[in-house]
Amino acid sequence: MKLRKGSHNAAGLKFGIVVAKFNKFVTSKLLGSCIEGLTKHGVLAEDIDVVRVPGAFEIPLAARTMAKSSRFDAVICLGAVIRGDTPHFDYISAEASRGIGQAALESDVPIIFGVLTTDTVAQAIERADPSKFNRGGEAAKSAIEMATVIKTLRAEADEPTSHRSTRRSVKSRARRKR
Ligand code: INI
Repeated sequence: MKLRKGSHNAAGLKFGIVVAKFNKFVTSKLLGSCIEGLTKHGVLAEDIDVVRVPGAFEIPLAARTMAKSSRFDAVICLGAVIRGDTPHFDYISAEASRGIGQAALESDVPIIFGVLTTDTVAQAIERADPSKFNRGGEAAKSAIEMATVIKTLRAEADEPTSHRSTRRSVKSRARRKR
């Protein structure tokens, strides 16, 4: 069995962040802890680009555009859709999650879903709080993990087949000798 995992060493990697302005009292907290999470793992401030969009509904297009630019190892989406009294909730949260997933598959770049969808304002505040759920910091960690594991998988896919089979045969010869 061969196990591949992402690492948490992000030195040299580049990240894009798309953050919604709607419910800024929550999304600014998500942004702060996301940036802190990235820099804590070795990402330089100059390797982080932040784009602000009006609301969660607009996140997918901006994320897809950033991902397709070939400038980032991963893109992180941050937003807060709060049910409250708005009938918008279901439309916006569904479109944000569907669009973000689609953007990742279309661009072939990891795109992280750091959009809170909560019933109440209090729940959103709690999830954004770095001393509680810290969803911004978690989004940063997921982005690093995905960027590094996808790099590993791509490097393996790019290896010439002959090289791969040589490696395997060297290993199996060594195993047979034992
Ligand atoms: N945008 C959010 O990010 N969160 C919300 O809770 C929200 N609500 O409740 O309406 C919201 N609406 C704005 C939406 O994302 C778009 O910006 C707007 O509809 C313009 O397209």
